[in-house]
Amino acid sequence: MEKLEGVIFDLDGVITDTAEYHYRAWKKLAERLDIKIDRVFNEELKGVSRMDSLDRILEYGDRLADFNATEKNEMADWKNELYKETIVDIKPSDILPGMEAFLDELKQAGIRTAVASASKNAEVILQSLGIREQFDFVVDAAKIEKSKPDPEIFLKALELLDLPADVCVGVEDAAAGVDSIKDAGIRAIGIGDATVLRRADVVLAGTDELRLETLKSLV
Ligand code: B16
Ligand code: MG
Repeated sequence: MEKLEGVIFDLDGVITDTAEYHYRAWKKLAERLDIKIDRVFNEELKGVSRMDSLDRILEYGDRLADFNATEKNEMADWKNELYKETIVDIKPSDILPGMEAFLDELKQAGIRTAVASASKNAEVILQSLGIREQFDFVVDAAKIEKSKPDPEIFLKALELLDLPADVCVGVEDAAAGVDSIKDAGIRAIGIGDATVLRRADVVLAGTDELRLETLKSLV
């Protein structure tokens, strides 16, 4: 039996919930383009990179062919500025239930940790939450070329942790993220709905259900 040596966490939906802020900013951009999006559609944007999210919105509104790359970059920047204005107030109390205690437990057990997030704002968010130093490494979208569901981001985290896949566990709330973990050869814990997170080895309803024993049983 292998020993658990590393845990790699997604950020949005696992450590804190920024999905609502992403949603509000995308909704404002969509309104400018006469595209109506709702929270049900927003589920499809979770874990998806900024530019891919924009493409999905344009496709949904049947406007994908209306804009060139420069215009799309401007729109993504506009959304990001709006998003950044809303996340300035993120604070330690915005950490999802049980996560702080769980991170302390991992540290005490000598287990190494990393964050693998599709967000280019990951470092700033972790600083605002006051838990950046809890993680040995942060791999964000700026450090990789292919976004989730490609395994690159979790493979990069393994490389930085200097650990093989079979002694690690990944934690994700999005289907694209679970695919990314599994295709990196890592066991996956899904947080959320088991019908959505089909490829996860274990699915928990919330972060407060994370237990060291559950992770240990997977490796
Ligand atoms: P940004 P995660 C993802 O974070 C979000 O779930 C997704 O909605 C967002 O579009 C993506 O980050 C990019 O974020 O625009 O801040 O670079 O779940 O991978 O931590
Ligand atoms: Mg996520």
